[in-house]
Amino acid sequence: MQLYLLDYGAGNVRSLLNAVERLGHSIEYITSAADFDAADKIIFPGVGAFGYAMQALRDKGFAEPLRRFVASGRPLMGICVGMQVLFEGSDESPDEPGLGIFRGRVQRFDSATKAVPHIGWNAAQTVHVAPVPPAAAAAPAIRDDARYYFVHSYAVPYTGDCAQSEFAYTATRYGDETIVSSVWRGSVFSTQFHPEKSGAAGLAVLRSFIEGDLARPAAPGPAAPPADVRAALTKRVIACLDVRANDQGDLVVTKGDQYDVRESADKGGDVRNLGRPVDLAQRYYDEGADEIAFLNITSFRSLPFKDTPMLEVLRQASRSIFVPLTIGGGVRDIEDPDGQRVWPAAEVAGEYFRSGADKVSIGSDAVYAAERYWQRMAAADQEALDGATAIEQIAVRYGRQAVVVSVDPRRVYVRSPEDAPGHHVLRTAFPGPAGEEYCWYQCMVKGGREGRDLDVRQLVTACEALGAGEILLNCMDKDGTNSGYDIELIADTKAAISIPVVASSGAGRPEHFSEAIDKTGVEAVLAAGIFHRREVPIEAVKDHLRQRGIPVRPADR
Ligand code: 1PR
Repeated sequence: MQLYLLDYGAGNVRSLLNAVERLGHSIEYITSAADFDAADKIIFPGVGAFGYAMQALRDKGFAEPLRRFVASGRPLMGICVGMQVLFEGSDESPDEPGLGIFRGRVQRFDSATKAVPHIGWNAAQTVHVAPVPPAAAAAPAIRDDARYYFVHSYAVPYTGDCAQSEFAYTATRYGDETIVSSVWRGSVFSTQFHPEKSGAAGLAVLRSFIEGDLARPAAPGPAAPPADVRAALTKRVIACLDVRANDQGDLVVTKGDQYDVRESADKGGDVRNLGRPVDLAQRYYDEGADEIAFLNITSFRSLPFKDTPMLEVLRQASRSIFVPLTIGGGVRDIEDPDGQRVWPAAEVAGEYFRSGADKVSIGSDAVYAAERYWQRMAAADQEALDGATAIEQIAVRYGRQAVVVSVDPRRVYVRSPEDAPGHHVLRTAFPGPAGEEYCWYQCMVKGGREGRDLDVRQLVTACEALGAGEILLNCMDKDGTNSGYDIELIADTKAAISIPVVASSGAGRPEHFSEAIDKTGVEAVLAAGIFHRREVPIEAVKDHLRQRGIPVRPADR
C-alpha cells in the first residue's frame, strides 16, 4: 500500500509524519500530478487560511488530480483545513470556491459568546445514522468518550438535516454552536480535529484510516435527527519548560523565582537544573499534559539561527509526543551574528514548525509591535496594521491559531489612577508596600530585564488586532512563588479580549488551577515548578478539576 502526503508547504506536517512512522508506516510526499496515480491512499493536512490552501492546490496543479483521485474511489483523509476545502466555500475566503465534494459552507465561529479560535480538546460524538457498511469495512476509530485536539476559527455548522446525514460522521459542541467535526462518505474520511496531535486516541483514528477499509456507502441513510451533542471543550493543563544552557554548556530545563533562575550565592549561584528538556517533556506527555510549551529564555543572546538548540529539542520531542508543542523565545526577525543572513520572523517560525512545533510564542517582539501599533493609531493618518510585524507575518502565513503572545508583566503600585497617566489602572485587593490601593501591569522585555511604557491591556488588545491567536499570561511577581495565580491580572485581561487566555505563574496547589478557571474563565492553566519538582502530579490537578465539575481530557488510552 502506497500512502502519500499532500502538502503545500504551509506548516507543521512533521507531527503527521512522526505519527505515521510511530504507527509503523511510511509516507511519500506528492510532488507532481502524476503522484496521484501512484497513490493508494492520501492524507491531506491543510494548514493556514482556506483561500491560501485552495490557491496553493491550484498553483501546484493539484486541484483536478485530487478531484479525480476522490472520484476513483481511493481513500482520502483531510485534516483541519484539509477537510474544509472539501466543502463548497468558506466565509474565510469568500471569493475562493472549495472543491465542492461535500455540500455546505465553512463559517466563522461567533466570538461574541466564546473565545475564538476554538483551541483545545473536545469530544467528537458520532451522529450518523446512515448504515455503517458491511462487516468487511471498519468504521473510523473515533470514540465518543475520547477527546481530540481542535484548533480553528472556522467550521461547518452541524444541522443534522437530510443532506448532511449523507456525510456528517461526528459533531462537536463549542459554546452555543455545534459543528461537523468529521465527515465520512464513500472512501473520503476527514476530521476537523488533528488526530496527529490527539495522543493515543488520535493515533488510533489515523491507524483506522491507514490500515482499515473505510468505504462507506454513498447512499444517504435516514435523516439524522439533530444529535444531542453535549460534551464541552475541556480546560487544558499545560506544562511549561524554561530552557537554557547552564554554566557547563548543557541544555537544561530551569526554573526561576520571579524570573531569577540561579541558586542563591550561598548555594553556589548556578543555573538551576531540573532535567533535560526532551526527557521532561516526554514525562509530561506520559502523565497526561494537554500541551507542552518550551521557552528559550536566553534567546536575546545572539546565535546563528540554524544553531539554536531548540530546533533539535523540537525534532526529538515531536517524534514521540503527540500533543501540541509551543516554542517561544527569539521569534522575531533575526540577523545572524556574522551579519551574513537575516531570517524574517515568518521564516524563523517556519523552521520551528518544520521541526515539530505547532505554535510559536512571541514575547519581547510583541511588545515592540504593540508600541508601534499604538503610535500608528495615535497618528490617525497612518495605517495601524502594515503587515510588517512578526505577529502579522506569521498569522497570515500559518494562521492566527499558530501565534501565541507570551506576556511578562510586573505590578507597578500607584496611589491613584492619576499617578499612571495613559495606563489601565486596577484597584487591587492586595495593596502595595506603602499601602497603595492601585496598580498597573507593566510589560517587560528581554526576559524581565527591561520595563516598557506599555501596560498589559494595551499589549493584548493590540496583539489581538494584529492577529495573535492566544495569550500566555505570565506574571513576574507570582512566578515560582507557589502562592496562586494573579487572579486580578488574569480576570482583567480575559475580559478585554476574545482570543483564548492561558493563565501562568504562581500555581502551587490543585486549588489554584480551579480558582483561576472559576474566577476568570481562562481556557487553559499552565504551571512549571510544581510539575518539575514533582510536588503535584498533572493527574492530581485534573482529578481536582473533575471533582469541581470542570471538564478535562480523560486519561489517554
Ligand atoms: O522575548 O520572545 O525572546 O521570549 C522569551 C520567552 O522566555 C518569554 O516567553 C518569557 O516569558 C520567557 N522567559 C524569559 N526569561 C525568563 C526567566 O524566567 N528568566 N521565563 C522567562 C518565563 C515564566 C513561565 C513560567 C511560569 C510558571 N517564565 O515560563 O513557566 O511563570 O512558573 P511557575 O508555575 O513555576 O510559577 P522572547
